Amino acid sequence: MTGLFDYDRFVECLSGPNAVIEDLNCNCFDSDADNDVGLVDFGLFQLAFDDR
Ligand SMILES: [Ca+2]
Repeated sequence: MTGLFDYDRFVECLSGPNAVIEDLNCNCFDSDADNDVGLVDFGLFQLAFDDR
């Protein structure tokens, strides 16, 4: 389940397209496996979001 706690971490990790992931704990948010945490990853994050 992905909720508000994960959202807070995602925002901290959001770096934009083609930006290098510096915090290894942010790799889990790279859903499209292109080595950044960008808007495509955010779209996939939204699909998984369920704050119940
Ligand atoms: Ca990515």
